[in-house]
Order: sequence, then structure tokens, then C-alpha cells
Amino acid sequence: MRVIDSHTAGEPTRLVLEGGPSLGDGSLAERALRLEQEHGDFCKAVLLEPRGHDAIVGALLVPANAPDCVTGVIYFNPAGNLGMCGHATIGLAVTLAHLGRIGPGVHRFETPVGVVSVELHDTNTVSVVNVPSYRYLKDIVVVVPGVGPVRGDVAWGGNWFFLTKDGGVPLEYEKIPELAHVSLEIRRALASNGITGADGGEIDHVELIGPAKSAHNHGRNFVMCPGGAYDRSPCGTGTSAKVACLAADGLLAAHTIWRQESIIDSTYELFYVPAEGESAPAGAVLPTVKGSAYVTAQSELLFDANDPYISGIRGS
Ligand code: PYC
Repeated sequence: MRVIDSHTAGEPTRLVLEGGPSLGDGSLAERALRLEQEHGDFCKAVLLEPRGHDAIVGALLVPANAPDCVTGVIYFNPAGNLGMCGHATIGLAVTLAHLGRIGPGVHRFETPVGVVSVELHDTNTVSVVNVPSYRYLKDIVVVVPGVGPVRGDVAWGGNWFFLTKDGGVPLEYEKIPELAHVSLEIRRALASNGITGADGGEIDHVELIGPAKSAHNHGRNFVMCPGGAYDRSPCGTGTSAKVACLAADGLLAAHTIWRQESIIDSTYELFYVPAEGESAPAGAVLPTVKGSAYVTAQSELLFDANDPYISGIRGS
């Protein structure tokens, strides 16, 4: 299987170029569900140790249904599919450029949650116009065992997020194990209290938010991803959700730049415009996320039928 790896603001993406499963016809959402339900071993084998590690997000190219799209793409992590993925979209654009498949300018990719448009500015820099993003629930309180009451918002940025300032752990690199523990506890408490996104959508990302470390930036975060790995980047969909909350609170005007820091100090630059069209939820915004990605490897993954860990090491 031929893959090409990149990282965006520190967060890795593995693009499957050849050798992925065939997912048949249907909408991107239907094909993504098929990938998750029928090809879980493929996803884990590609991403997890011994060929990778649990922070990698996979990108599988599939034919698009929407007109004018360069490609369809399904993002996956070891726990299942992602609706959209900001860092992987930036990584995908840079990788397609590296392969000579796209050049500078605007291109459209179809994802299971909608079409996104990307602008490749140069070899490494990309802006992504994300799907309409919005706050669904404001200021809900969940009691988290070992942490206490935690207040936060539920918002959509292409995935469902719970955003809170109440993690109780400083947003510092040295604190990553504690931040991971608290965010996983919050996610468990949300699930056990039946708190979901719209239509029962699972809140599979937790975003701990706080003030920026650098005076040049506007906010900092720690984002826990569905597979239990933290996002090294500021999380494109997570910061889209954050910007939607700021817009809903009247704290960020349209077209104003918001620079978001990650837990490793990498940054994305965002702004939004109001989302238009009948299908956009009330108050939704259309965030643009700008960041940089770098190609790190092109390789062939080998699968030996005698290998007891052919489908990856899954932990207990
Ligand atoms: O950048 O949207 C993102 C993302 C989601 C999970 C990991 N990265």
C-alpha cells in the first residue's frame, strides 16, 4: 500500500495513494460509514503501531459526487471516521501539490459532511473554507468525577466538540498527561449524561480552551481526539467550533483574524463570514482556517499474513 505522510502544525496525516479498500457507490457519508463498519482493520493497520501511531489521521481518496471537486476524501482515525479534518485537509492539499496533482489556486474537496474549498497559496501554505460551523448548546454543566462541575459549550466545526475553560489544568506542554486525563474524563461524563450534539451526534472531541501564551495570538487549546490521542495542531474543526462560539457571543466580528495556539505552540489563523443558504443552521458561520503543512515521508506499507500484529497494536 502506497502512502505519503505529512504534518500540519505538528499533527500527522497519512494519505493512502494506492491499495485502499473499494467502498462502492453512494454519498460520501454512506461510503465513510462503510469504511468504518466493514474496514476497521484496514484503518487500524494503516494508522497504529507498528506501522504508525495513534495520533495519525488517515485520508482515503475516493471519487467525488459533487461537481467541480478535485477529489472526495474520507478522514479516519483509529476509532473511526471523522466528518471533516482541518489539519488533514491542509496536509492533503500540500501533498497533492507535492505530487503535481494540483497547483496554486482554489480547489474543492468533498467530505462526508460537505464540500470544502482550499486555496493553495504556496508549497506549504493553505487556507480551507470549512463547512458551516455553529454553537448548539451554551453553558451546559456536566459533573465530571475527580474534576467537579465543568461548564462549556457544544459546537460543530465539522465534528462535535465540547469546549470548556474549566479543565483545571494549565494549558502547558508539560501537563499533557493531566490534560489528556481530564479531557477523557469529561468525554466519558458527557456520554454517561446523554449529552450529545444535534440529532444525537456523539461529542467525540473535547477542547480545553484558555488565553494565548504569546501576545501575538488570541487563544490556546488542548484538543482530545476520538482515538485518545491529543491534537498537536490547534485543530481546524475545533477552532472552527471555537470561532462559531465567539461569533455567537458577539466576541469576534466577521472578517476579524483569530490566531489560535496549540499545546505545542503551533498556530492557525482564522476568520469567518456568516454562513448563507437554507441548509445552514441559524447563526452558523463559515470559518476559513489557514495553516502550513510539510511532507515527511513517502512509503510502501507491507502486510505479512503471518504477522500477529498485521492489523496494528490496539492496546487493551
Ligand atoms: O484539524 O480538524 C482537525 C482535526 C481533527 C482531529 C485531528 N485534527
